Amino acid sequence: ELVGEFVRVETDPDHPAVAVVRIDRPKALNALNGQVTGEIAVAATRVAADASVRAVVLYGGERAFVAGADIKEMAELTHAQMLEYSRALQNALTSVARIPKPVVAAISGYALGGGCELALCADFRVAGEKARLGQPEIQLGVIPGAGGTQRLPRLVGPSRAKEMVFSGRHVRAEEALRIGLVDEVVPDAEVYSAGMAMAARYTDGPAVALAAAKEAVDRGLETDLDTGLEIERLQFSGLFATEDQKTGMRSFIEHGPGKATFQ
Ligand code: CO8
Repeated sequence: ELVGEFVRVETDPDHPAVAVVRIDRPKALNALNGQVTGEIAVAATRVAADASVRAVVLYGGERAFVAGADIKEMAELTHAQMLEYSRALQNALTSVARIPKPVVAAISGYALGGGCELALCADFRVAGEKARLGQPEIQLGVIPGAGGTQRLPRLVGPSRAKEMVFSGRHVRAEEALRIGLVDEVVPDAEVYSAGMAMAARYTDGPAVALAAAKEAVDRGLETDLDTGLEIERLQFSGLFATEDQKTGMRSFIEHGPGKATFQ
């Protein structure tokens, strides 16, 4: 299904409940211009709203996941224009981060700048052996502008994030795995299928509870412990208004653990 010229929402016949958000602008290594950014936002809203979609894979193709924001488009913008441009990019990436379903970034090739920042908006990252991740903005005389100074330190810790942002160097897949920037490294040819497999683990789970779990973790990370625990308590209690809770607990009592079939 076409979202626009550069982004599609695809369905894999083997995993019909997983939506693939495919970014396809190969001539610029999938660089995020205003149009790609807009299409990503539309795709995120669409997969978020579609109840038949239970998990999502972000994929950019073999050579590049996304090589960053489009430098050629940005280069001559004024301060006032950049205030709006950067807001649009941040909003698009935030709509990916808020998809209330498990989201996996399947990274083959380059995930740099805005591409690394897009990958940070997924719940999990699987990378090919030759993948390169990084925040090279400092080499352009700027800093990350779509979450790299915020989501990256939350994931890998402040000193590792600062080292990546200050140096702008490319991080190889093995190191990314070691520092928790990615969760799995696979041969390059298997990136797409590994991302699919990771996402497909959750398609039979209770959708409302999965959304509640994601929101409790993500909101909780942004607040103090007491507020986070309160978010958790309200989410937990809220699930007692769902069929999934009834199905899950009844199934345990009647058949034992792990046997429930959720809608
Ligand atoms: N923007 C625009 N065009 C790009 C980009 C990009 N980020 N990356 C690659 N391209 C283009 C190249 O210009 C080239 O185009 P052409 O064929 O017309 O010359 C084509 O894609 C292929 O690229 P290369 O020939 O350079 O391919 P190589 O294999 O030699 O190198 C690299 C691949 C290492 C990925 C290299 O292209 C590169 O370093 N790209 C730029 C990486 C980068 O600096 N990314 C960060 C951009 S800044 C950013 O993301 C800020 C995000 C936050 C912004 C918030 C406000 C908007």
